[in-house]
Amino acid sequence: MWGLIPVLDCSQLLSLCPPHCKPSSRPSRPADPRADSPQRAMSDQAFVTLATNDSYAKGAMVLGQSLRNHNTTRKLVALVGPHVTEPCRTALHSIYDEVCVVDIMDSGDASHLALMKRPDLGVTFTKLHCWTLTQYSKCVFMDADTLVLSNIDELFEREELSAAPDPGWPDCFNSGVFVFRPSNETHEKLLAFCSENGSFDGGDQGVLNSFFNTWATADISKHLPFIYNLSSIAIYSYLPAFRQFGHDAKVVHFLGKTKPWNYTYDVQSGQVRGHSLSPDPSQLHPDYLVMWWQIYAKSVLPSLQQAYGDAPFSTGFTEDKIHEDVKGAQLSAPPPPPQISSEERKQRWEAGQVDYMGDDSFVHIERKLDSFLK
Ligand SMILES: [Mn+2]
Repeated sequence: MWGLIPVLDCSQLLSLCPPHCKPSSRPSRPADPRADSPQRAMSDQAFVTLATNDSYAKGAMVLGQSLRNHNTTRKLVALVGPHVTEPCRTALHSIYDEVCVVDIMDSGDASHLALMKRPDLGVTFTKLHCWTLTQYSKCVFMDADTLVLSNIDELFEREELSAAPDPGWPDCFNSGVFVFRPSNETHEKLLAFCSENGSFDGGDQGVLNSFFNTWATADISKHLPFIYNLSSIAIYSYLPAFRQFGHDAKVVHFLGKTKPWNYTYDVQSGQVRGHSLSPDPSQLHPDYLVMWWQIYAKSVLPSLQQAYGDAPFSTGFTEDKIHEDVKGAQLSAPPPPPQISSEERKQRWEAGQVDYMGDDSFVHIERKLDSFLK
């Protein structure tokens, strides 16, 4: 989805230097308890994700863990940008089979040239790099802001390019989840296409939809059911459908500016809190957000703690916030949330800035909907 992955500026791009897509520097793993499992069978197929910074790396960890929890038989590959720090790469290694550092500055002439022509599309080029994973015959790309709710290995029965409709423009596919076949030839064509035509939305989704431009009309088998990429925004825009079909969802996609890792989590109560400082205890928290945090707290945090050792890092738990507040100054009553007009709220909604924990929370919308249906 466009605009969701932070875009590198030129100076950041120029600072990229490690060689492209190589296993990140880390001594070989100790005996892997997963190594001999029969689940290793499909070793030439992989789920692939991308993390451009440490926040998205946390998302990738939760995604990878959710795939493991549902017993995927495929390999897991994380592409990481050069800005992902060493402890996060180490933690990714504990979940993923491969952690590849992607550096478009040093990844062959074609990529380099493409980047020089279109520096604005740096992150897009990084994502397109997944086509160079030619050690695999088929892959499923999943954004780091997705979460798997059940086994989805059947996606490997689909062909390139299979994807689910985008909720904003259903004749376009959403590039948060797609099936593809790694191929250097396709990669080069994509790069050439990208540097010539740019992206109509500024991101990879625009490029991919222009390149695979027969998706909407040519072959229905390439349309993944929406349950493989259920965007959190769609839940609110068609609530009756969500009530009817939501329980079948297999992948949830946290579209929008606020990502699960932007919230805080209260381990004691098991509640997710908005980053506005005034959590309303009467609000129902969306289940998927809680599921994300449960996986994070149970399986990801221990790896991060091990990787960071004594070095401090943000766990995302509410205790951190309290410590910060105490350190900063005296604890004072949190300011009331700013009141916004319904017009302003509509604009924010349309820009993907949904206040899931506040005005746009499930209970509020459900109440509204019920008042219409009565
Ligand atoms: Mn996304």
